[in-house]
Amino acid sequence: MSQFSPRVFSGIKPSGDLTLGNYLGAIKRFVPLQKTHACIYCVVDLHAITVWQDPKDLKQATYEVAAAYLAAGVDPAQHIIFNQSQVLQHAELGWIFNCVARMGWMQRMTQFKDKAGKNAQNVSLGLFAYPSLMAADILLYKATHVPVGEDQKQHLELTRDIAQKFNNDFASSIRSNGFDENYFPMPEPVIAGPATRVLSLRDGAKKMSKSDASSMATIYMLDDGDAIAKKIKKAKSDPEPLPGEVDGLEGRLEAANLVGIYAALSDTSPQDVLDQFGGQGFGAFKPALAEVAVAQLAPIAEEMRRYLAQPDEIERILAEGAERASQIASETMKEVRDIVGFVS
Ligand code: AQP
Repeated sequence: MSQFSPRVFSGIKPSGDLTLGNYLGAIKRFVPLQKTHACIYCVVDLHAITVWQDPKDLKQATYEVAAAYLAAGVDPAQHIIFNQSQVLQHAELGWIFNCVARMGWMQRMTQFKDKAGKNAQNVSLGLFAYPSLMAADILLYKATHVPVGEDQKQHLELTRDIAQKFNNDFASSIRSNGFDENYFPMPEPVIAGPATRVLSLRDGAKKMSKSDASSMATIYMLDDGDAIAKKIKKAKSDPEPLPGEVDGLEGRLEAANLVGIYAALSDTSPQDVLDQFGGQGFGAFKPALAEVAVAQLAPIAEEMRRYLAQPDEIERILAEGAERASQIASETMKEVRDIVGFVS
C-alpha cells in the first residue's frame, strides 16, 4: 500500500489556440478522474514561454486554457485549477531538479529535438530544461497519476528518473529528517483511450499541434461548426473503404486517425466505429464524423466563450486555485529545503 494518496496533476501550455488534440488527449480525460482522485489542473505558462509568446497573447491564451477546463467540466470547488506562475514553488523545485537531472537525460528528449530542429544552439535554455520543470510541477504535489497524450510519455519517464535520483541522492538526509525513504512518488502516466495521439489533418506523420502553421491541419476547440465540417471534409484520407476490423487500419495513418477521433468523441472504441462504418468510404464517414465533432465540441465552445467574456471570474478562480495549490506546494518545499540542506 503506497503512502501517497491518489492525486492527479496535469497541465496545458497557453501557447496558442487549443486543439482537438489537447481536448481528446488531455482535457476530456481530466473530467472523469475527478470522481476517483483529488485533481490539480494547471495552466503551465512557465512552459509556454520556453518559446516566444507575445505578452498579450499569453494572457489571452491563459484565460482560454482555464475556460476550457471549466467548460469541459472541471469543478474548481472540489478540485484545483490554477496558473503555474502564480505558485512560485514550481520555479524553485524546477531549479533543484535542474541540479538533479543530467544533461544526457535531457539530450535524449525527442520533443526537444523536434522543437529545436536544426536550430538547437539558438533555442532558449528553458526549452532544454522543460522536462525538469515538468517533473517539479508533478512532484511538488506528490501526484501519483498524470493524464497526458502519448507525446508526453518520455517526459513522464524522466520525471520518474528525477524522483528516483532525488530519493537516492538525498537518502540519508531524507531519513534523518524523518521522512519515508520513498520521499517522492513514482507518478504513473495515464495514457489511455482511442486518441492519445491525434494527428494533423493534413499530414499523418505529424501530431495535431497548436503551433502548426496550417489552420486546416488543426481543429481548434473554438472553431465554429462550419469550420469543423470544412476541415474534416478536406482532411487527408485514402481511396479505400474503411475496413471491418481494426487490424485493417494498419499502415493507414490518416484513416486510423479519423476513426480514433470518432471513437474518442463518441466514447466508443475504434472497433465499434468500424462495426458501424466498415465497408463505407470517406464520402459517407466524414459527414458522420463532422456531425459527432460539432455535437460534442459546440456546447463546450459556447461555454468557453461564456467564461472568456468574464475574465474577472476566471482570474478569481485562478487566484483561489493558486492559494490552495500554494498551501500544498509550500509544505513540500519546506520539507525539500530541509532535505537539501538549505538554511530555513
Ligand atoms: N495531438 C495530440 N494528441 C493527443 N494529445 C495531445 N496533446 C497535445 N497535442 C496532442 C496533449 O495535450 C496536453 C497539453 O499539451 P501542451 O499544450 O502542454 O503541449 P504540447 O503537447 O506541446 O501541445 P501542442 O498543442 O503541440 O502545443 P505547441 O504546439 O505549443 O507545442 C498534453 O497532455 C499533450 O500530451
